[in-house]
Amino acid sequence: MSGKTCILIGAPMDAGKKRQGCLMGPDAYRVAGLGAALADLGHDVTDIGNIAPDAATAHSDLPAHLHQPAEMIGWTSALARAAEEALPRGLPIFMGGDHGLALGSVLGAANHAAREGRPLFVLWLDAHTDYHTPQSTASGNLHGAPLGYVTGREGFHGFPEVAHPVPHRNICLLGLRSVDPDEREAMQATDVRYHDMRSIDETGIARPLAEFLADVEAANGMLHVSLDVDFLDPAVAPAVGTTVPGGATMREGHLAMEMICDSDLMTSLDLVELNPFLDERGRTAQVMVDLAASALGRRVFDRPTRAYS
Ligand code: 4U7
Ligand code: MN
Ligand code: MN
Ligand code: MN
Repeated sequence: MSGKTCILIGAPMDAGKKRQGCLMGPDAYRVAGLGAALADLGHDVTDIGNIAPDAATAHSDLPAHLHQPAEMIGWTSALARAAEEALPRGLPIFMGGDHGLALGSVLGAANHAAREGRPLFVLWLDAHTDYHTPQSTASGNLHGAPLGYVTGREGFHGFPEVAHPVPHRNICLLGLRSVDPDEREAMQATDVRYHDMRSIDETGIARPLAEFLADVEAANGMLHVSLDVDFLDPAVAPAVGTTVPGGATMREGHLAMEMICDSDLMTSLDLVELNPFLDERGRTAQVMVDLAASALGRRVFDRPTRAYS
């Protein structure tokens, strides 16, 4: 992989859910040395600092139980704009902040890909499907809804228009182990590619990921990777509000990142859901920095790219 222009974008947001603390995420990544780790790998790194949400008001058709809808609308438009400004110049890395930031980062990536005349693909590394709508979410927490939004599901009244919905077939979810009934029904009716932990236990993580990356490459696609801390097992990544046991191991996480790196297909990245208030001496922040470094070239040894099928 040759040197890339990495653009670090802080999104200190907590609006996607009730539990607070993710807003400290961008600074935790800075303290854990994300920028220096990428620069050491030969990349040109710029940290543009933290962005702020646009001023917005909640639409009256949104259900009353939604948490901070106006803030979520404001973050979505601001993040989409940040993505669209960064993508022509380099590889944006969104330092969250909760997963609500992906409504904006993926929207912006989709708009950019459409302008380039290329399809957008999304790799979703998460314990959860995040496929809710404002009406289907029982918690009211929109960090559980970004994939619903960017695929063009109905009900996101007052949010920026999704002019280029991501086709379900272009989305691959890995690590699933907590899916709400509504999400399961809706998702099973699509041709999205989902791999729960059982399927990863059975086939390994390399095979489904290699298949997906091959399709991205064949389509000359752009690839947005969205890494939720809870993809990993809480034993290795405790600093997250939504812990679900039985997650990906460090080894699976690193293999996935190294394969993403070998493919050289990733065009944007979210690092989300880190809650430094819940961390143990910074270890989860460090794990996320190490994974990002693996996705961008850190290696034990160089090796020829291999096929997994
Ligand atoms: B995350 C949940 F009910 N599905 O909607 C919900 F289990 O970004 C969790 O993946 C959503 O961490 C988790 O509140 C969102 C819940
Ligand atoms: Mn998530
Ligand atoms: Mn999650
Ligand atoms: Mn579809």
